[in-house]
Amino acid sequence: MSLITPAPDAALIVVDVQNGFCDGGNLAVAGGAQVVPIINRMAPEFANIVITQDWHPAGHSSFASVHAGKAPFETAEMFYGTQVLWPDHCVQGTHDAALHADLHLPTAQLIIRKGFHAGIDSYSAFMEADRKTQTGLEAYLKQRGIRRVYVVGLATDFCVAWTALDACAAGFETSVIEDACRAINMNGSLAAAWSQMQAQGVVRSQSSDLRLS
Ligand code: VGL
Ligand code: ZN
Repeated sequence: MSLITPAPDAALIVVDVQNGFCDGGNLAVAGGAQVVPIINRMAPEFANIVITQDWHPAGHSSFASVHAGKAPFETAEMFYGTQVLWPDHCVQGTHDAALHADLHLPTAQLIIRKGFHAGIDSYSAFMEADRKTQTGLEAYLKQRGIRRVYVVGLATDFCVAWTALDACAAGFETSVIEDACRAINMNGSLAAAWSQMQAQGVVRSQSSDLRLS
């Protein structure tokens, strides 16, 4: 297989590489911090980099703590459908919400924060869980002439998958770099996410598929 050189109209989307999803974080993903050196090594090949940050107000409706009688990883019915309930995590302005200190992306042009509406979650960097409220990222990328996106970060089966699916639906050629992601993987969510992504045309790639100098 020939190596991919990211084109000038490609963007790297670095999803939620935050303390909250790494060891010691409030919603730690196994091996979360292991993606940091891989992403740092990929970044210099990209002319366009967007970072996302899960950015919840205290008492966000995705937190189990605000649903009487519910525990984290159970579900609740919201006006937009079934929502997995999480431990309190990535509260705006806290250490848990900060990007991992070793993430080195000096050329990144945009940090998009999501999940800031108290009553709506947003796994996707493009569209919130009501499937109506846009974050503005699609318009930003299109106005900048971006045609292809490479998605990396945390977690594969939630924010990475939803971001990749929405990117694909918006017409971007979309790859997820598997080894630059780590998953939560509850109730088969990782396998389900991959089959849905591949069915929609998301390309499953490895960082070794990229030409890295
Ligand atoms: C995420 C669950 C809740 C993620 C964010 O970044 O994948 N997962 N909030
Ligand atoms: Zn969240």
